[in-house]
Amino acid sequence: MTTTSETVSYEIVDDVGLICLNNPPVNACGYSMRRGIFEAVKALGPKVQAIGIYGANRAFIAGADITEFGKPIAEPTMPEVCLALENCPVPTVAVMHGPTLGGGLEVAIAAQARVALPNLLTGFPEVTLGVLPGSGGTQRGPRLIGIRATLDLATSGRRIGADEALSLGLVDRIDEGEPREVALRFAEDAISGALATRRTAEITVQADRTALTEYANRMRKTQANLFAPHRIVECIALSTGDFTEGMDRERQGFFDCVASPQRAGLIHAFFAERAVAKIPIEDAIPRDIGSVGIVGGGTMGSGIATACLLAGLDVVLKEQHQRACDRALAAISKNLAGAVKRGKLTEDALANILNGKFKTTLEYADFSETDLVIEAVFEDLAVKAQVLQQLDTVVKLGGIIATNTSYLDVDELAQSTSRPDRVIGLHFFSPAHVMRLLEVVVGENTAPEVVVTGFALAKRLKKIAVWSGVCDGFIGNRILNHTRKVADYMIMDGATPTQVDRALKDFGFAMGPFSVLDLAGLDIGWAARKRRAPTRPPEERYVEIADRICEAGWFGRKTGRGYYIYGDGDPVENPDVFRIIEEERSNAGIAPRKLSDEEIVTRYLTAMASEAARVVADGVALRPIDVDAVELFGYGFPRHHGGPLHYADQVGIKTLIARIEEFATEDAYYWQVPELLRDMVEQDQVFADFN
Ligand code: T1G
Repeated sequence: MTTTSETVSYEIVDDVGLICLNNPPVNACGYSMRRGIFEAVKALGPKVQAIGIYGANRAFIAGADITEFGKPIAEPTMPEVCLALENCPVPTVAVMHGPTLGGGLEVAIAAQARVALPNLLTGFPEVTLGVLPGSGGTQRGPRLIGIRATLDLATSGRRIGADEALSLGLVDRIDEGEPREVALRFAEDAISGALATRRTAEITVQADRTALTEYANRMRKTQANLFAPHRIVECIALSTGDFTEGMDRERQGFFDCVASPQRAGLIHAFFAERAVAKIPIEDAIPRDIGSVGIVGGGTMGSGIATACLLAGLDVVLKEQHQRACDRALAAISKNLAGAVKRGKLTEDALANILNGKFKTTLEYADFSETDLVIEAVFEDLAVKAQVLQQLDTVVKLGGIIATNTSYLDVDELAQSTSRPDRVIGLHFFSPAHVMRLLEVVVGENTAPEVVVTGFALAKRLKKIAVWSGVCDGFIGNRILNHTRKVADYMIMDGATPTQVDRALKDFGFAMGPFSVLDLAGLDIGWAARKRRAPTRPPEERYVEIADRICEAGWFGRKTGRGYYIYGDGDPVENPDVFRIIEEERSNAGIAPRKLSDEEIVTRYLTAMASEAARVVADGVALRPIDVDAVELFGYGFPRHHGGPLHYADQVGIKTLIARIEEFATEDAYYWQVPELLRDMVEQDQVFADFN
């Protein structure tokens, strides 16, 4: 083999040149690979009759190396590499296997023919990273599969398998074998003519104004907040024209996207999902979990049971009486039927689950063989402690006892058992079989093996596990408790719930805070406020609006009214809430003033970032990126803004401090500047420095 870079080598077998790409784990294509491919094609062209290019490891090319984005790009650029493959004097054949995404697909469609292995996963996911296919995807894609199919793949970012790729015309063949062997075989076929080869750029694109107009309108309607989707449609529209001009315009579009803060936010979100799996435990081995016990078959217990069953685990669920067991079974069956409808589960698998992998019980004794038991009972310390004590008497030696509490003291709960080292918090988010976030709450006595087992279970459930220390509300609910207060302050000062919700939705949140509270149930926050009342700082500004809404029995969606009234159509404002707001303003002697949407968003995000900074400073979160992950994957923080602490870096720490001080005049207690922020300014640091 001859190496042309640290990640690329080639060999000559008879009349065939074989280029091997080797950059584990997923063959991300950075400078080394670009240079290696470029040099290998140049070296082989004059010496052979055909070239096969393939990937070692589990991918052809997973895409451009996204850690290089925003940095100067050393030549050869990816477009130059693609042109070298396309214009090679001899046929070039790409073997696509495993993740062949973004730039990986662009390299493949620049080759003169493509062969897919059955495990191919391909597509243009660039839009999910805030960029566009910048190495010919918007120009070569339409030449191979047409404008409409390219619009679909490039604006959705969806991934497709080998069969769909073949039917679209993205690949020429599907075959089996080791990538090198397949590359050799089909390069020989290219020489013999058994495999037709052609230069993609020479193919004429069929115009499709209907598709272009349809997608342009759809992006304006559904992606108004984002930058890249619209540029993608514009670039694809150019594919009917001159290829070189189209490539130039695409490249400019790519650079415009890279320069956008949305690209920084989306890539931060990509890495956040992966960073949180890196926890400070080296030598513990996760315990094998084959069966899970659940105490409580309410919304959370049924959701957790559904998530475990979908992951192939055996589940035993305990309730207090048979009617409750039957209700839990009905809820789980409904959840699983939804999974069948979404194609996530087959009918046979559903039957197998309900006929063997799931059972209910009225007896704690039935947990004697389960590896891990999760309590999901009423959110009350005494009730949960009593359940843990019962579990302590039946769960086998080495078994794990988990609590699904959403803000109670896990250490106190652990102390109610004889084995606090086997107790951990697994805070699921409702609906538990859908929401990806799982806060793994690590108590002061929780054993390392129990922690890594919690993370391994999360991975099995396809959840994003984030390590949290013990405090009131852990990471997400602690921050929510703070931002909810600020939202209350703003409606006392003159805004309406609708205005606050709309302003934050326009910023990119899936839902505004008052809509979220109505969805979750206003009684939950009410109980928490009553619990915290004895320790609430006397100087804290307290707003009674939410309490008065609850005193009227309005708990949100579950009672048909809360901040809004819920009927058949869209939710409508609750006039009684306006009356309560006016009365509370009058009681507080407040003359309402107009708040701009900008002020609403700034106050809300400043509150979120300042409490997130405290969460990091208190050591409740391992790193700032863990807090961003919690907000991104559990609380609807807009991905293109990357999370509250990424947002703080974008705004600037000094600006964040100035904004906190600006608001301190009105709500003194909650607007103290976290010392961490002042230290960071002194050391000229940003939150990214700690990730
Ligand atoms: N660049 C750099 N590192 C990457 C990477 C990439 N493209 N893809 C993955 N990694 C790292 C990842 O951070 C992790 O690191 C390790 O590889 C394993 O990944 C020019 C501009 C390929 C489906 O969007 O979707 O091409 O945590 O844990 O679950 O027009 O990674 O081990 O240190 O995710 O098996 C387009 C992104 C880029 C694909 C594998 N490509 N990657 O999933 O493993 S833009 C993508 C993925 C582009 C062109 C444009 C997934 C995967 P660490 P993993 P996995």
